[in-house]
Amino acid sequence: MDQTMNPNRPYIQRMLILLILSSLVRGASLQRTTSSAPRLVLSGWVPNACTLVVCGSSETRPKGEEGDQELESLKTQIRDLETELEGLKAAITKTQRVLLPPNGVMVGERIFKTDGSRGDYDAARETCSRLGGALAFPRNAAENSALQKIVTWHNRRAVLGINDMATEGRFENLNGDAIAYSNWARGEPNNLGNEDCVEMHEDGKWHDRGCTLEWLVICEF
Ligand code: MAN
Ligand code: CA
Repeated sequence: MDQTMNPNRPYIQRMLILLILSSLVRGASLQRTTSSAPRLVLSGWVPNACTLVVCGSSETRPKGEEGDQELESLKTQIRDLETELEGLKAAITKTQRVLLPPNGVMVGERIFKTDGSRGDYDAARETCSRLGGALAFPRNAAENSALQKIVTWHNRRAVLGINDMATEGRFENLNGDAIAYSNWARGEPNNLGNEDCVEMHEDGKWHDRGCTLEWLVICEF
């Protein structure tokens, strides 16, 4: 409805926002007081994310003692939530350390994981996109050693999401950006017999290779 047709709209909007906020707060405390087992409900956790609560104008807030009590209760709830968040972070760290190997490793927010399949460059790319990820490539030394772990655990060289198909000697990632990090083996890339793909060996070093070998497929998510 057009605002010019309903002068109460800003008021109604504010009341709706307050209603939603209060039911959220009530829902959170209810969940906390009734739960007995540890909960691990996590949909789309974003590290370092902040929650911003926008309060209404001062005339909508209760005054005096009542307001102070409400503020204290909110502070307690925030502290409780912070404690809960710390617990969840610790649970995630432990989960990824215990459950991911030998198929996956997490580095920062990125997960490298193999489904155990093998394939050439095209098959590897298809597999990874079917799984909702992309063919993995390391952007720094930490990511390189994460991928190296998977290669070592599976004792099978992997193909990386890097190639120089477009311009010989210019290795780029799947977005077409020139790579900023590399870990070539000595003497590589040497384009021996026209090699446009990149293979990681068990020592973590890279070799350019033809694109039709059978590699371990490792995807990034
Ligand atoms: C081929 C070439 C070399 C590469 C080895 C890796 O011989 O691509 O450049 O180092 O394979 O096994
Ligand atoms: Ca080579």
